[in-house]
Amino acid sequence: MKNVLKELIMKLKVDEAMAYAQELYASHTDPAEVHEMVMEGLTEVGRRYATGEYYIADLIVAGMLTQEIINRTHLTEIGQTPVVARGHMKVVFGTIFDDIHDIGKNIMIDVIRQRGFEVIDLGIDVEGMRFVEAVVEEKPNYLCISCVMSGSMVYIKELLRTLNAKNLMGQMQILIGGAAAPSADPSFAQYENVVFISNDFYDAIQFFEKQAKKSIDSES
Ligand code: B12
Repeated sequence: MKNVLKELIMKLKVDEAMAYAQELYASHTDPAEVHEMVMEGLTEVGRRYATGEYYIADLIVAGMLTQEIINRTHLTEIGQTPVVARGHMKVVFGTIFDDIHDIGKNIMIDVIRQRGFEVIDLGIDVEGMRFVEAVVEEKPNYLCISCVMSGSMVYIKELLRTLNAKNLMGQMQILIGGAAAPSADPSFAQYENVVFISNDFYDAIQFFEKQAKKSIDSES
């Protein structure tokens, strides 16, 4: 069963993959499992693109399919009702410069908004200075940076350096996610405000669940 959805995605069988995913949800398959199958299929699509077997149009189709299937999981994600944060918690979110991938960012933004956080979405291909301006203007509690292109990691490095030099890290916590996060420079660890570097969707959900719980505890 596990490989069926992966196979349908990697073969870009859109209608069949959608129908099969719907069946899985209807039979109460753990959304985390569905997510894993989708990501495995997608990885194979990416591999086929890298070897020249697939074209850019195939990446587009695979991306749209992923968004469609994973979107359904937010609502019932792990069968739990999301914890909703108390007080006003602000998140500034964007995909770093020279990277136009936004499927992961958009999925994450839905998850965070569902938990009661205000999210300011800066979009894709966001230059470091735009992030800096947003931090100054919005004074967010969390700065979320998405990076899928490994070559764009260097711009996150520059951004962290700038925020630190301008003393703008303050009380904000910084999260770096997206497929390229594991290739983050080890020097990022020197910034104590960088609290999350991962491409794991469920770790990211857990992070915001914990923050929401904390906000409730601190109000009661
Ligand atoms: C779909 C796709 C596209 C679509 C993107 C559509 C869109 N609206 O995003 C299109 C067709 C536009 C595209 C374009 C390109 N792509 Co592309 N693409 C992909 C593909 C197949 C999937 C990426 C994806 O959406 N993943 C799904 C999401 C859900 O995963 P995610 O981003 O990791 O996010 C999850 C978590 O990490 C987390 N998360 C994400 N962000 C954040 C942030 C925070 C703070 C937190 C907490 C969590 C979090 O939440 C998400 C939920 O699970 C990958 C292959 C692959 N399997 O990864 C190639 C891939 C990423 N692309 C690649 C390339 C090369 C390109 C192009 C350069 C191709 C070209 N020649 O033009 C261009 C990019 C141009 C640019 N400057 O950015 C390469 C990148 C190589 C590299 N290592 O850098 C890959 C790996 C394919 C490959 N094997 O060659 N692509």
